[in-house]
Amino acid sequence: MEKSLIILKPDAVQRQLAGKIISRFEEKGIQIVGCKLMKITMDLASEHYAPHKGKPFYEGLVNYMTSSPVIVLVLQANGVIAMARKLMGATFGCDAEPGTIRGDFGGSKGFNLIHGSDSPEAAEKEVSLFFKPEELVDYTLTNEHWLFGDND
Ligand code: D4T
Repeated sequence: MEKSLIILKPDAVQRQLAGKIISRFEEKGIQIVGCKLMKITMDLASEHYAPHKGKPFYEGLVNYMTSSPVIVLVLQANGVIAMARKLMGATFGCDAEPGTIRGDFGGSKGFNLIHGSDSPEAAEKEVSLFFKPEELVDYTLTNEHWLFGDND
């Protein structure tokens, strides 16, 4: 089943919004299969944001991501990458629609609360960057049929 790497960024943890943000995914029925609080090192931030190296916002971005602890999650569901990005909303809270995580909880043009993988290729790379295989837990949600089943 598809997986996505989610990072609750330093502002989400410092503003004590982690529970509310995680609830958005849980209420959607998305399964959590990995979760930890950690401090991102400069090496890890550089690797994660390698595609943005050289862009004007790169230095500010890696400084922000290493400034304070984050909570990293691996979410699992069919189509979870697109679902999570829709729940997150546009990149910055000032542009994001109300009802989305970024739209409801922030208005900053630099701190945007959350990261979510943007493709299956990125998700695979990001999950293995942040989690060892044994840190992911394989289990079945007892209500899986009602959450994502069909009525055939
Ligand atoms: P992430 O990757 O954090 O989930 O955010 P998005 O997928 O929504 O946005 P992105 O890849 O375009 O940007 C990655 C990261 O860089 C920061 N950023 C971006 C920034 O600080 N200034 C900018 O002008 C842009 C475009 C925010 C998210």
